[in-house]
Amino acid sequence: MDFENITYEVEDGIAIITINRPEALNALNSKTLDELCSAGWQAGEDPEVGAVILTGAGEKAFVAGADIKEMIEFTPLDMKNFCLRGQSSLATLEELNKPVICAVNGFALGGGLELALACDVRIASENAKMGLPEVSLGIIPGFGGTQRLPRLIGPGRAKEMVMSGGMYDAAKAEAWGLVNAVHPPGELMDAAKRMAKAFMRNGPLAVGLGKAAVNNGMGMDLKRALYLEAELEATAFSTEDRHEGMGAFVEKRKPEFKGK
Ligand code: CO8
Repeated sequence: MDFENITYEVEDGIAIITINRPEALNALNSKTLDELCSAGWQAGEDPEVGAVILTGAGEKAFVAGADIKEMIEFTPLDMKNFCLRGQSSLATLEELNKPVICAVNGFALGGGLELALACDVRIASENAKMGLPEVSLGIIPGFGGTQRLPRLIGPGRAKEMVMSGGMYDAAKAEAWGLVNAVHPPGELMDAAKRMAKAFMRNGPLAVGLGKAAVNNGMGMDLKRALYLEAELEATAFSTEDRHEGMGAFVEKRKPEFKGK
């Protein structure tokens, strides 16, 4: 598929999606959100793809937010639709049956941080700066920031970020659990690829089911969530991959998973 505002390439089974509007610090306009959604589906449906890395073009920004120059003309109803559009694109990546790693290579602000929050894992470059500056524009986060952020780092820290609109450096973001690791800028993509490859050494169906168990269980009470875990375990147990994985352990050899 041809894209205008993102690039999509597959390297060693890893789909690398790069938001590519560096002149606007990769700000998310409607077209970019739609392209992200299509790229997510493309990666999800490609059997050659085992993991996704999402990053931004240039050295300055991952994504500096939703496109303010597009939003400024919106009516309240346009804004609601834009909000729903963004939420749906982010949900496509969140619900993908494959790991999605966000390589935060600079500013991740507003909608940019919200996009990072929809990914499974975030790693950042030392120069990354994260925040939810929406309140400084007189609006609030609308791509899930008020909901995913407190689930990740707790309501106290999330509310500080939402209400201050402040920018937080990579070290603080790591200390708060907003990102899993911080790397020098030149080493960020290699680190993301290493992480993707580590995920891809495992049974791909199991990796997708484990992700689904965490994503779906988080919104349930513990009893129901544990039942969901048992159901998904039964699904994993019905795969050829589990015979291969357990057989390989007993036979002291490396498993060859087929994703079946
Ligand atoms: N939207 C549109 N253009 C942007 C954006 C943006 N979010 N961010 C940067 N740009 C553009 C600038 O306008 C500038 O373009 P031009 O050269 O044509 O003037 C270019 O990118 C470079 O930016 P700067 O010159 O400002 O670069 P600096 O290094 O001086 O500053 C900053 C970098 C600090 C990142 C600064 O650009 C900035 O503050 N950007 C805006 C950050 C922000 O407020 N983001 C939140 C936006 S609101 C949002 O994301 C809401 C999401 C959910 C709402 C959904 C509801 C529907």
